Amino acid sequence: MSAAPPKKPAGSAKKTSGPSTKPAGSGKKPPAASTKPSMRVPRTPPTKFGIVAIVGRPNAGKSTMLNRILGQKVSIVSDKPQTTRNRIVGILSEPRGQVVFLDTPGIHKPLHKLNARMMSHVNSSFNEADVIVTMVDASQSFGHGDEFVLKMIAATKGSKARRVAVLNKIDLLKKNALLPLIAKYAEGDIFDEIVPISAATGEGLDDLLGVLFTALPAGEPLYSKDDYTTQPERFLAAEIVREKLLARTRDELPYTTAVGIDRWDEDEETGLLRIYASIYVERDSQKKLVIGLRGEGIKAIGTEARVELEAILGTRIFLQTYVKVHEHWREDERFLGELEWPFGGE
Ligand SMILES: Nc1nc2c(ncn2[C@@H]2O[C@H](COP(=O)(O)OP(=O)(O)O)[C@@H](O)[C@H]2O)c(=O)[nH]1
Ligand SMILES: [Mg+2]
Repeated sequence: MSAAPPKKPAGSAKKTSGPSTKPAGSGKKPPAASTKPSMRVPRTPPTKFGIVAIVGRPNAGKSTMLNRILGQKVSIVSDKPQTTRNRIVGILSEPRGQVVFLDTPGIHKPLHKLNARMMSHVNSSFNEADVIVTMVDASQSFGHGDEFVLKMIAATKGSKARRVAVLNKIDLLKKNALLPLIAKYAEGDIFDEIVPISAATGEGLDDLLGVLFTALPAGEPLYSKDDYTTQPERFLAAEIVREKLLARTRDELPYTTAVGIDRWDEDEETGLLRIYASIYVERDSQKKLVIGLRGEGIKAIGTEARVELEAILGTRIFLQTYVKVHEHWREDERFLGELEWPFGGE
């Protein structure tokens, strides 16, 4: 993986220097001197390149869909809202072209500085996108939150971006429940396309990719075809620890915990990667909850995260986790910045 957060791409992502990965056959000249001008000359369609922002309410399945499309885990998933706090970049390279997906935090009312930052990631993604995918949990009835999202999307109508509504979780739906929802999203002419999918089973994803590639502008790939994210490994490691933590916490705890990486040591001789991570909570009582009885909670989180990271990074890992109290971390801009770009002091 290359090493750049989406916020600071200059000089950091493994970008190819221009159009180096032309697909086979592109740039072919049409057959010379046809005597029949009416005959259609077969051409390879131009490759596509562009940015697809995935937005929507918390828990709609945005991150699940991105991981499924890429066949790689780039964005953590949980059944708690506000799991994704950052803008996560996922890159899909195909003979048809290259799509840079931006996975974003769920659209919600910002109550803390943390949440304001989260919403700023959503808004900046709107501005960059060639296509805005609005993801909807079709298994939930349409409510105020959905209305709010629709208004936000409608407000982008003046921009160049194409708008696609994706109705997710159709695996949970009765067949006849889908049509009224499609009709609802067809109202007001906000969306260019409406695509039902299940990110969990993969149903409808081929159709969605067809729609996206059609909507994207022609262009050459910007990233090497082996790159599937611009996230630094260090950030991914913190996220995987947080995912395991989220799976074991409930009530207010998921919102009040954060994970930072303190040290990252690669031992070239033994091939062992040593990662020292801190789990931040807001109060002492929460610290006890995370650590669990006789340390069982923190131990399980550490083991699960290590096993998954070893598989993703393909190396042996020693992972040490500490639980620390940082009372108002959600309001601490400097700390929030360090969580997003975990290289301070190096
Ligand atoms: N049944 C079902 N569950 C899904 C589907 N997509 C996502 N989920 C679940 O919905 C929850 C939220 O998913 P996540 O990707 O974190 O949503 P996000 O907040 O929009 O990124 C998780 O528990 C997922 O496993 C789907 O197509 N079907
Ligand atoms: Mg998410």
